Amino acid sequence: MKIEGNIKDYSDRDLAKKFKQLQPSADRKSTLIDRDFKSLMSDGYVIIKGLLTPSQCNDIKTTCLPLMSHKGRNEFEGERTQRLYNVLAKTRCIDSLADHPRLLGLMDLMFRPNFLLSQSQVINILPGEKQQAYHYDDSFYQIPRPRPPLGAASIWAIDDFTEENGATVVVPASHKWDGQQRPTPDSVIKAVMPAGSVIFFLGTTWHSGGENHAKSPRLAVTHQYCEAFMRQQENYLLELKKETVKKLSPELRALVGYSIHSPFMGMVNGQHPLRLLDE
Ligand SMILES: O=C(O)CCC(=O)C(=O)O
Repeated sequence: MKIEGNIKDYSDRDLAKKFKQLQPSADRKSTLIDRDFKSLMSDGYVIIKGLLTPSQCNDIKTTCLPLMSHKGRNEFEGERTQRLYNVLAKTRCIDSLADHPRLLGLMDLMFRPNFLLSQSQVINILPGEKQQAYHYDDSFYQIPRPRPPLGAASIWAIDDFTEENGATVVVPASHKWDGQQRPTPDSVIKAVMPAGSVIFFLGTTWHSGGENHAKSPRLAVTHQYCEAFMRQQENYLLELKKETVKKLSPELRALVGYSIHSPFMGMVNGQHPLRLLDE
């Protein structure tokens, strides 16, 4: 059978007429992003300080803490850790962290266009919590390592992250490991950073939530992302009502799944999902 044309050209073409693929805004390119990207690729993580003001951190705290009640249901979630799920349905206060241009700019350099938000949580590690088990976040895509990351994660410090209160524990350069290597106590660092900073790491980088042996909790916001062709962890299309999606920025709408990965992934009745919001 003769196949006409080049399938790759076809796959890369934006076939949508009314809703063209969003083009990255100018602030998703800069020498700072290039510098952060170099660290990310060599160490598997990068810490960026001063992205949120104290007043933004305070708003997140006063909005999210009252929404958090139950603790983790197992050791991995943390029996002394509060977790807020389905956050985008409950508040708009962490939207600007999910579509922050400094992080989207990093993902423009590492993922194919149309990458997605995979899940969002607010995590409050309470005093007395043990260290979480080491893991890497895209391990559920069971493709042998070493391999390029299929996901990435941000953990935003809403409280100062200290040696004592459960700063995320990260294993530098572990994104390069094969499937056999495991963290050892001397291979790790703690992401000690002031409130308003973010640690961004690859889906292949080993890490864990830290032990909290301080007297006060450690509040964080996390957003995870994935390549457009991998399944999202959170089912945003079921969680978010159309009225909620209409309140999101164009970038965040695309990130939760109101987007097309060329030529057809994400379609609704053969059309762009954004058409649903017009109905
Ligand atoms: O809270 C943290 O610092 C890390 C949490 C984490 O990695 C997880 O819950 O999977």
